[in-house]
Amino acid sequence: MKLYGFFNSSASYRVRIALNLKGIDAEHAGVNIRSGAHRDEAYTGINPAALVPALDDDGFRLGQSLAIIDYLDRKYPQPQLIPDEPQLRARVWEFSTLIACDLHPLNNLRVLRYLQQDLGLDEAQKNQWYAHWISDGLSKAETLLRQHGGGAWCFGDAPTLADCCLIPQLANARRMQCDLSPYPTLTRIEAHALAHPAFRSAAPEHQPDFSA
Ligand SMILES: N[C@@H](CCC(=O)N[C@@H](CS)C(=O)NCC(=O)O)C(=O)O
Repeated sequence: MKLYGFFNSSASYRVRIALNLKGIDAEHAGVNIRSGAHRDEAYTGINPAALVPALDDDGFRLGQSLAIIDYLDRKYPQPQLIPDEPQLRARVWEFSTLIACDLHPLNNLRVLRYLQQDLGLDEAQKNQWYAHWISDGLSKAETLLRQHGGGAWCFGDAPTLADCCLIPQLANARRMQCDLSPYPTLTRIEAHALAHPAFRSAAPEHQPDFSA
């Protein structure tokens, strides 16, 4: 199995966590999104969306981090990351898609570059955009977990897809020096997760293509 990704891509980071939790030793294939390698034909032939990550499981190629984690969860059911119980499952999806569909796309590299290169925003304005959407998304995530979460992880006493989405998003926010003090529930879960080897070794700084 091979995972195409980039060290500080949070969508790749989600899948690395899931692979680690399941004890799957996937080969790492670095795709440098800063230099535009994800738009090269060599990669768009693998993932037509021209985004990382993509999984290659013995010739079965799949993009979209949440689809990849769902696939892994079906194929390697232990530990289970997407619960069966209908209401818990729905909560996990609600939280995960808040991060992955509502928050993350607004702050993606191509969006930030478009703001600067095409619309002429300066660095401070771009950072303001970033911080605005982080604060909007994380405050909703914090409220959701205060209302419906509980336990050491987002939902209970074992990690789920929700934790795979949360931790990379917080890493992005920290990298962009966003204030995380308004989100004590999220940062408590983050501290717990980062003590877990599967989460720690999935972090950007531990990837073979890491560069400062
Ligand atoms: N919905 C996709 C999002 C993937 C995505 O946005 N990946 C980012 C890195 S985290 C990317 O490839 N960005 C390149 C760009 O914006 O040009 C998923 O979950 O896999």
